[in-house]
Amino acid sequence: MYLPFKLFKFIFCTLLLINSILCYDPPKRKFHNSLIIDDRLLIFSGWTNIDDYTYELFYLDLSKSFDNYNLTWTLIPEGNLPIYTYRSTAVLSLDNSTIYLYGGFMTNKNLAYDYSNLVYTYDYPTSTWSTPNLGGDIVPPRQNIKGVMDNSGTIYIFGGYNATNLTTSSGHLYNDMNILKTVSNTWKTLTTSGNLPFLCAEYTANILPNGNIVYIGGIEKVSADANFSSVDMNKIKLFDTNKLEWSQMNATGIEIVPRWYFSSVLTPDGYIIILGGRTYSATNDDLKSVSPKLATLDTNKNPFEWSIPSNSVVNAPPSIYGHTANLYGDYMIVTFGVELDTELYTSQVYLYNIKNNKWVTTFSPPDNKTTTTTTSSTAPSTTTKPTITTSPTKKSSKSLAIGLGAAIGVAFLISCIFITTFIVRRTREPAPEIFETPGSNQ
Ligand SMILES: *[C@@H]1O[C@H](CO)[C@@H](O)[C@H](O)[C@H]1NC(C)=O
Ligand SMILES: *[C@@H]1O[C@H](CO)[C@@H](O)[C@H](O)[C@H]1NC(C)=O
Ligand SMILES: *[C@@H]1O[C@H](CO)[C@@H](O)[C@H](O)[C@H]1NC(C)=O
Ligand SMILES: *[C@@H]1O[C@H](CO)[C@@H](O)[C@H](O)[C@H]1NC(C)=O
Ligand SMILES: *[C@@H]1O[C@H](CO)[C@@H](O)[C@H](O)[C@H]1NC(C)=O
Ligand SMILES: *[C@@H]1O[C@H](CO)[C@@H](O)[C@H](O)[C@H]1NC(C)=O
Ligand SMILES: CC(=O)N[C@H]1CO[C@H](CO)[C@@H](O)[C@@H]1O
Repeated sequence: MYLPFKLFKFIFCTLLLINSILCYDPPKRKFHNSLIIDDRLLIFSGWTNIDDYTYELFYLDLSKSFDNYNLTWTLIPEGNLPIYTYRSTAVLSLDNSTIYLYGGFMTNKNLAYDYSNLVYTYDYPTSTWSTPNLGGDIVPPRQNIKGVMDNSGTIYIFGGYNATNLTTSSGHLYNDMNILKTVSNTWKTLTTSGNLPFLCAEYTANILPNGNIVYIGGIEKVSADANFSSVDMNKIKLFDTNKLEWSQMNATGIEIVPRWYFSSVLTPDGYIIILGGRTYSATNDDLKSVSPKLATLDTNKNPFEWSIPSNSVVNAPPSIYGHTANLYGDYMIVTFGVELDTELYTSQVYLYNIKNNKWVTTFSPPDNKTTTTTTSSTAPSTTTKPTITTSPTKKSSKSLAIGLGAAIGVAFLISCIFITTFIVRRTREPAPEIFETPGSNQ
């Protein structure tokens, strides 16, 4: 049933000479990755709401204004992923040219679990994925992790989950710290000092300018025979990347319900904004939405302090989990995930203005990015776009000029590919949802 729809839409778009790439309608998803390179919010991987495994890389153009109810997604056809993965982490290199995709439940194109390569890199200028040769320590596969990069190009990956039985997805939590030095392409399992945290996954991670990584929330296992439990949101884990030392901070402020599958962004003025996630009620193990949905942690204070911005409740989106959030200019941009109350996947984008702490429906690019000015009074580096542009957008504006004949030709070709894909389509196993009941001990 979805075949005729897609086919119809495709032919419709092509015949109207609207570029098929611009007409792209991405599958909804959760547990995906998102990163911003060169005015583009790139989305890839994740567990989709359709039966197919999907490999697309696509983006939202942040160089133009848009309304959140009327979005144009653009596919980067040559950027198709070599692997299907969800619950993975993706980190951008310091020069904004390379994506490091690590971990998750990884399935190869023969639809078999495949952990032969734990890291895939995407070179943005050439739109190519590759598997880097990594030396150093042997690092195991992990799921439900969040990597961050320090200013020397080292990626830090804390703990996470390792499914040892891929049929049942049962496995173990970890609390080790594995680093990938992207300068030398070497892994290392760090020997850390200080107050080692419990085994943990599903947390959020943000690195502060002073080199401390702030880990919030998630699930943990407090002793060998304990069940999974949710992490107290006031118990902030700090990892000092300079001293390789763990510490714990007791945050103050309003009470934040524990959660996992939530998002976090760090603002330039030192606030970590968290959004959504899910939790469970201790009385009956029912999974439920979190309160408050949005909160900020002021990392300028010592200890850190939680609060709810007063304007943030008006026009707030429904409770969501499995989404991602990225900061761009004045906006926190929230993409995909699942609405908790309906359990429906969403492709709605939500926009939160971090300057006035309001949910808004319109995105505007940062002023000085779009205006070309000859005066020297403009703010310095923020005005320069990274030089590493490849430009499907430019290509696509050219392709608006292709003739009807060419368009029908392309339509025919892609329809053939599409139908072939449909025929060889196979169904997936259901997404393991083991972490949604921290009471269970898998
Ligand atoms: C959506 O955007 C397109 C192009 O950007 C525009 O032509 C159309 O009118 C918009 N629709 C709505 C409902 O605003
Ligand atoms: C990478 O992109 C960010 C904004 O997304 C920018 O602030 C930074 O200067 C860029 N770095 C380089 C080396 O281009
Ligand atoms: C993690 O899981 C994989 C199978 O997915 C297994 O081969 C590996 O040994 C596990 N590692 C650890 C440390 O448990
Ligand atoms: C995984 O779990 C299933 C179901 O409990 C069991 O039948 C199977 O033997 C397990 N596989 C391994 C490798 O332990
Ligand atoms: C773990 O959860 C199970 C099932 O809810 C319960 O029976 C058991 O007592 C729990 N174990 C601990 C150590 O809390
Ligand atoms: C944080 O609170 C715990 C009690 O919940 C206490 O044992 C610990 O010493 C406190 N840590 C700090 C750094 O204040
Ligand atoms: C958003 C932003 O940075 N706007 C600045 C653009 O540049 C002018 C001066 O050229 C500033 O006054 C704006 O604040």
